Amino acid sequence: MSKFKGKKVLIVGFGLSGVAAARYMTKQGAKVTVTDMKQKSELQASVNACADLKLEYELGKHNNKTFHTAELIVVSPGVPLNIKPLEEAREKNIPITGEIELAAGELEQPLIAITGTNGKTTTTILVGEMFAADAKLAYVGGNIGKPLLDFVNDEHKAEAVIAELSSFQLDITEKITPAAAVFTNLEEDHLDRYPDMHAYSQSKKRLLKACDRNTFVVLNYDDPNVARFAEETAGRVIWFTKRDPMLIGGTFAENFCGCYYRPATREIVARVTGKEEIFSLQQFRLFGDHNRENLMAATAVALAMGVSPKAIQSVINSFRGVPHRLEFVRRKDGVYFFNDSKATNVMSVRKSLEAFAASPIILIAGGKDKNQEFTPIGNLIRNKCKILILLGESKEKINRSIGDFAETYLVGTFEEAVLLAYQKSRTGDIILLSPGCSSQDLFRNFEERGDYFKKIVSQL
Ligand code: UMA
Repeated sequence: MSKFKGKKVLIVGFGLSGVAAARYMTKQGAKVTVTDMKQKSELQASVNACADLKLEYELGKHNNKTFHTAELIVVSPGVPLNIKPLEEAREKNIPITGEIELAAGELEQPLIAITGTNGKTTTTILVGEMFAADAKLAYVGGNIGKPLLDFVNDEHKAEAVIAELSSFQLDITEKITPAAAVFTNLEEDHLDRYPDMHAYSQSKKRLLKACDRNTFVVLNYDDPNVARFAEETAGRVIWFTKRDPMLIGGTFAENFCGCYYRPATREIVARVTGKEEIFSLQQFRLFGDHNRENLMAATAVALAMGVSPKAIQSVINSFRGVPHRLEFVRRKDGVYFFNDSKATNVMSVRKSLEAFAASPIILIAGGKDKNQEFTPIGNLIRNKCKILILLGESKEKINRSIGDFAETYLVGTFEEAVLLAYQKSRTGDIILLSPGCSSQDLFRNFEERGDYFKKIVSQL
């Protein structure tokens, strides 16, 4: 019998995660109430998805009493954990969990958990593709937009579960034991939710603490914030790095386990399984150092989990990227358009700008302010961009922090930004949408923003 049978379960937030939790909990025989600050009319898609379930609704508000009388609270990742009713529930020792933990508790398959500030979606998809190319059935979900709990709800079959995990999800996850954990990098982000970088880093560390001595822990040697995790983990460390370990030297070189990049021959050298494997990147189509890092992380974890080198090479040759991540949209009148709507923090803008070697860039940036500073990439913008077009809630703040940039335009609408960029462009220019901010000031999410960009560009 399910441990949730007959329990009073409160689900907070009725988006993708809340719907998956509601489906799961009703199937377990729990008495489920769903609460969301939005009105029913704004949650129609979720209400429709749960039309066949017996649920109590408290929409348009959170009722403190319902939190106090629940026996278990399942929180959606986007709900801040310091809202009053949750704090009060915590004081009353009411258990609080999230959809990831519920799913992980049901898994018999190895869980490959992928986190980091940037690159986690591309890495997750690459790992999924590598499993598929090796005819290994895997479920790919999590923060990527596909609740992990739907794996359980829909009774999927798989040999492995590959999950992109955000810090928000990790904050509400106590007990998981991944077979492998990947940390792509750790940079400033979400400072509208966390008081500082330390708190954000602690959140990511929750995954590190979940690893036991059998877990493969894949770490970015070139990111000092991630590299130091090696000293704190019980797991088996596998590195990825842009540098040749021989040049780093010492015991690191002697005992090297992981992947590194050899630029002279455009190859990834992998020493993960006890045998050296070489992967050619001659046919790898993704731009930038950061995508090579994502590829090395994916290769390292796939090899550790038993994927064949042949399957990995076939994915390297055929992978065409993920929508909204430095996605090539179109060439028009010799001008190249790139959609990087997923760049929702400053450091991902940096990586995207660095990915382009020489061409002058017209950068479209701005959106919802996440309390981060653009100053650290001011010089890079000055060096790489010929025009800066700013929009959204944060446009004045970005403009102030970049300061003396020659040609900057502050515009009122998204459409205006794209049309102005096109009007100002010359043959050989790159028009790059890389906002460095989240999208919710003007759009529902970054996908909607990127799709709108592509629509305008396709109509030029
Ligand atoms: N809500 C409340 N009370 C509050 C705050 C919010 O009721 O105090 C309600 C909102 O009104 C809304 C619901 O909560 O109806 C939304 O919940 P949510 O924000 O958790 O969104 P979901 O649709 O459930 O999607 C979540 C993840 N969203 C976030 O973490 C913000 C999705 O990640 C994830 O794909 C999905 O679960 C399935 O696992 C998206 C994301 O933006 C892609 N992630 C962030 C990122 O990548 O930067 C972390």
